[in-house]
Amino acid sequence: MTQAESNRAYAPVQMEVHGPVLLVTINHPPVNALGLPVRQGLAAAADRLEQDPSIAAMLIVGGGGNFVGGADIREFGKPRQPPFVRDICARLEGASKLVVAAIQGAALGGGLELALSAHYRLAVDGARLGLPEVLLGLLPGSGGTQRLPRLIGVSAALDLMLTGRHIGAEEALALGLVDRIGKGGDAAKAGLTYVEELLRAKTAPRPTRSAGAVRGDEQDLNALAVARETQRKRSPLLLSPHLIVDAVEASVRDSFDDAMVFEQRVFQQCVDSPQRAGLIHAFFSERQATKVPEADRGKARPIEQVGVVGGGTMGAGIAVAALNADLRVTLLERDAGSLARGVERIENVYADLVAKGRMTPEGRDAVLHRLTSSTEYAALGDSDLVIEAVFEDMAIKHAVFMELDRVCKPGALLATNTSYLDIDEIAARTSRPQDVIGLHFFAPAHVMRLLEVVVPRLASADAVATAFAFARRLKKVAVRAGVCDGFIGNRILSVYRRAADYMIEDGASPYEIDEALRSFGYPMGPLQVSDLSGGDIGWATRKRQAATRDPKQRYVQIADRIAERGWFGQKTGRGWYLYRDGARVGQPDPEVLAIVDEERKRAGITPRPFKPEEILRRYLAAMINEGANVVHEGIALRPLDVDVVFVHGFGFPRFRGGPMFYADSQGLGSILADIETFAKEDPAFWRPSPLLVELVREGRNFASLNTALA
Ligand code: T1G
Repeated sequence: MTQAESNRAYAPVQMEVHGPVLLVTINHPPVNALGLPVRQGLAAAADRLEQDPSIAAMLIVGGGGNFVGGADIREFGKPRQPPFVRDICARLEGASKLVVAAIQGAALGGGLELALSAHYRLAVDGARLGLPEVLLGLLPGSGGTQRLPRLIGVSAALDLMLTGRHIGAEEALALGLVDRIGKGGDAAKAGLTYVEELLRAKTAPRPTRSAGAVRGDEQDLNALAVARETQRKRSPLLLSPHLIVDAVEASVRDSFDDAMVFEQRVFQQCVDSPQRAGLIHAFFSERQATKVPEADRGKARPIEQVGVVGGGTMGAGIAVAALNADLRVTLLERDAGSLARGVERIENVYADLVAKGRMTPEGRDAVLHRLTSSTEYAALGDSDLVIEAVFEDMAIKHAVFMELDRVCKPGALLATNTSYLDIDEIAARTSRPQDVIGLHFFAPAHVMRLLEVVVPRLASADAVATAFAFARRLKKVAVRAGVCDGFIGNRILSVYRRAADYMIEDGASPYEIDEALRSFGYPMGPLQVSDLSGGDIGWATRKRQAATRDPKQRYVQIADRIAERGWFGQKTGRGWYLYRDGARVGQPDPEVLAIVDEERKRAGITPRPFKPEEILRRYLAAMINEGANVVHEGIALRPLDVDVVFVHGFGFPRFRGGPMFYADSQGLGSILADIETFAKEDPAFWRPSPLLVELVREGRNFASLNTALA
């Protein structure tokens, strides 16, 4: 290949002449993001369009299966360099010659804004169009807030920008977002045919800025009012949704040019906000966490047949998650009665979907056709992967793994869903420890995306790679964890729950604790969560840990007093809160406050007031400090893995990026200072993590440890 061919081969934007049409292909893997080289290439193509008299039209397409996945979000937080997407869009829209976009795959964010600046748009089947900037704490900052309403109307534009949802070619055509659906799947081929048709018809350029779908009438104003009220209720703490409504309001109120100035101003507010930084960190972190080392990527074993041992809530949920991934599933239970109940749990999930119209009866039957069940272990003989989700008792787990060891084919992955038992010990009792792994699902297992892949000492690299590939097949967010009590999530949870219990015994009302965490962005406070998941579960854990609990460790008994009364939360009508008539939202319970007072007296504590700010500092400092310990001990690979666990499994507000990202944003020095202050009152609990101390001493932060896997 000559240098010229080599340069052209790797040019992110390639130009080819097809008669009077300049075909512009964006080739910038992995998703044709609009990084600087692509913007420079598009500017050169706009120059060519303007200056070459032999060119009558431009067709823009994306290579590699996508149109354009958006701006290059790695550039945010760094100095931005021209040419900017918004200026390229203005040039193309204002061109005196026809500009057409042909979309296949993703046309998202700046990618769709680029297509909006074309005069006509074609999409092929499988195209995904959307303005998902709101999910990154941003808003369409290249004219999308002005061109989209003018093209499809205020209400439809608000829906797409505020939900960030992707739409397909058919819906885009119905909305007027695209003009034609191309057949055959090849956007360039269909696009060239379309452009030639437009040229033959002597079609004039059609600037989207002049489209007339914004009417400024009662309907538009009402759509804006409804959107504003909805976002006030749904996203009180977020910035970009409200600014999106403001920008669309400007499309009704101002001229296009004035509104574009307004859009740029509110876009910059979003770019500068910590919420954009947190949400983009969350976006990249969940992709980093779910990767295995490059060298192991090809080692995953094929998985088509999955065995699930145990048809309880977790086992049934895991079976549904696997069925939903088009896998064949065999459910095993110890006897016919338990098996029938397990199968019924699975069938009920699909019956519910059918009842809600989210699944057809035929779809349900097709899924259940892939489910078999048995009380005989031999039925698992051809399973590629078996997951046990039986009672959390080591003797029972050993018995199950002994049977699996006996019947499963060589190379089958043997997984346990245990929440805290020692998986090294489980593995050691089999003849194939290299094939034993932990797959810790979170209830409900077919809904929660987080999956901790717990890696025992003897697990092979291909067993780990297989586990991650399985997680990806189930559309889970997998995070690698080491073996310890509680792995990453529950281990850290147990520590910051103790911090909350200490504050309650020292004077904070349980309801003040929950309110403080909701004001931070949690959908629910920890005591509401306890009532939702069931206070009996935490009670059982505390009783299990009692035998090995350090007697010097401060232990608060308030939760035990509540559980001893059978007040387990929503399922019993009361827990920390009162749930009258089956209400989902509980009310503060004076009897709980009386128990708190009794326990304070028993402990000889004179209660003191806690401000919400102090509640948050203590709660988050405990979470962050234990997160640092988990990274320091290698239970989590990196701080970003802790962030992903807490955003996806424990309700941590996504816009804050995760506990470790949030700690960096506050400054690790201030976190450490808090812990050292709290340690003066309780040195046994508040022990600064060696990693936190080291990072502060070296002037580094958690982000400096977030290296990509080799
Ligand atoms: N910028 C930089 N990298 C990106 C990226 C982007 N926009 N989108 C994806 N990547 C990386 C990703 O990190 C991963 O990297 C690889 O590409 C494959 O991604 C100006 C301001 C397009 C639907 O919000 O939704 O435009 O891990 O695993 O499942 O107004 O990526 O391989 O190293 O997700 O096939 C708006 C975000 C940006 C779309 C493809 N755009 N991306 O899904 O692959 S802001 C978005 C996605 C903006 C304008 C505003 C998805 C996808 P690595 P992937 P996928």
